Amino acid sequence: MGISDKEKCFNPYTDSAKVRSPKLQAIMNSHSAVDADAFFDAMDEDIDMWEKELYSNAPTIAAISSGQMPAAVGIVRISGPNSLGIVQKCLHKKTLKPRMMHARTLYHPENGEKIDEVLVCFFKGPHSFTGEDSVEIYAHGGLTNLSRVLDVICSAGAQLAEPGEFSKRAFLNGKIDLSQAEAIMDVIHAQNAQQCREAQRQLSGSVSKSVEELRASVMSILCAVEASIDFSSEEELAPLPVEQIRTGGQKLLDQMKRMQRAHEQYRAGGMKTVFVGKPNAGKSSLFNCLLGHDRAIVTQIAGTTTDTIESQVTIGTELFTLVDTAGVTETDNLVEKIGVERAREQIQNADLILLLVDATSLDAHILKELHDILGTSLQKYLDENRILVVRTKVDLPQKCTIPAELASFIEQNHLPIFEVSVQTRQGLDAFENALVQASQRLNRQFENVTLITSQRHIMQLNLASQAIDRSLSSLDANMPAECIAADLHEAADALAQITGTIASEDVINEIFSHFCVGK
Ligand SMILES: Nc1nc2c(ncn2[C@@H]2O[C@H](COP(=O)(O)OP(=O)(O)OP(=O)(O)O)[C@@H](O)[C@H]2O)c(=O)[nH]1
Ligand SMILES: [Mg+2]
Repeated sequence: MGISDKEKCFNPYTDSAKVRSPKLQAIMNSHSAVDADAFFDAMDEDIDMWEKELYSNAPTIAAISSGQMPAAVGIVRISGPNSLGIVQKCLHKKTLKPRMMHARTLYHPENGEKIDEVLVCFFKGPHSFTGEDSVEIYAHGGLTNLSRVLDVICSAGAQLAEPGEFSKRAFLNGKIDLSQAEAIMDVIHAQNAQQCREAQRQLSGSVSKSVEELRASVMSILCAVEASIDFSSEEELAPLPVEQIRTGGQKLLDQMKRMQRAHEQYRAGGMKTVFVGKPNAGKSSLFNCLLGHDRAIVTQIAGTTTDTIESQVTIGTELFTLVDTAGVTETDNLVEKIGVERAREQIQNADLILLLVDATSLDAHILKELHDILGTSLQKYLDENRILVVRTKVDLPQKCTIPAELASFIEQNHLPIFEVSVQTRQGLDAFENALVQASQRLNRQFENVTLITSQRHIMQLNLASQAIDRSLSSLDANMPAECIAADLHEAADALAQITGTIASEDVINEIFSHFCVGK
């Protein structure tokens, strides 16, 4: 793993052996024993001095931070140690009190040309977005005018900012962590209110907080494991904190699993609801009926639907992704076979399963198919009330009684059963209510779960949970404590990558390169 920009910037000893603090220099020169507190004080002073030096050497950057479309007002943002001086060069009335809006006329610093009537606000570091001295100029909007303002500021000594450079400085100066920086982009690019709400939550630190809590739990188990390594001698191994590793690890896995599931559901766009049943059971008809339009083809020919069809719909307050399938059946038709395979995959990843049974048929074979597809997970689906039985076509006169095998399965597992007809709309309101309630009930498990929306974050969370899983397997296999510690280290590092506590230079550059200029 490479050293992060943050570490490089904040660790004066990686690129220079120069000591700045006279106190630290004196300690280093004396060859006698030193009091630990005095040593750390001197280190702190040295780092402070180094940081000041770093900030005063950073170039001052500027960019148009508002959009470039014609608009009443546009913003040019300036950040860096010379921000104030640079802007003052372009003003006749130079006084700018921090955090106060000043109406000013902006002039070209060299030829004195009047550029625009503007408002100017100075933010004294560290009380600014970037943590550095910053100035924002609110000028008349539009690309041409804002470009002139920016040109003037650059003539006075600022450099054009790189994409995302303001946010990168905010991150490097410890104003925001990496997940918060990423949330800024998500807020800007949100395409609907939910995405925007989640991005705002992440921006306010919800992801950072949860991830830091997970990491703290990993670290406490890791410390206990490392203590047992430290206390072991060649002759005698210190006992491992087995119970702490097992219960702590399992608790972490459970928490992460909930976060993973919440993420999956968010990406899926609501409760993934899969239609299961024999061909001709009425799946596509009910699917269309819930959507409110004819999305899937319906015919009386068994095997009409050969592929999976997904569509989102809001029922009541809840968002669903409905998945119509080819159903489950044994077939020699190659196209249908692939369709059935796809249906099986969808069923295995469903949040809710709608088990459709044709009221005019006595066939209970679907039960065996469901057992085959879900295997041991079937019980979990039953326990969590994720299966709803729907008897379709109840308007038809040739209704049969429910086949005995299916009836006893329904009874044993207390499955809710709905009698519906898309022809007469009989039972549809009650069925839709049940869907809404099921979604609300299942969503309750995510109530206190922090929603992770970023693909990068979830990948790191997955790596962390795999590493914890491995540490538990190592424990069960009586592997040496060092192996368990290595896995836990990996988990902690994966989590730290989310907030950027440790993050490789490549990752940081990659993230900020996707930002727009001015952000
Ligand atoms: N009378 C009546 N007919 C229905 C009802 N639901 C579906 N049907 C009919 O049943 C036949 C099959 O319906 P589909 O919705 O295509 O069934 P499917 O399960 O999607 O079938 P495949 O795609 O072949 O697997 C069609 O002729 C529908 O019109 C209903 O509630 N009442
Ligand atoms: Mg169909």
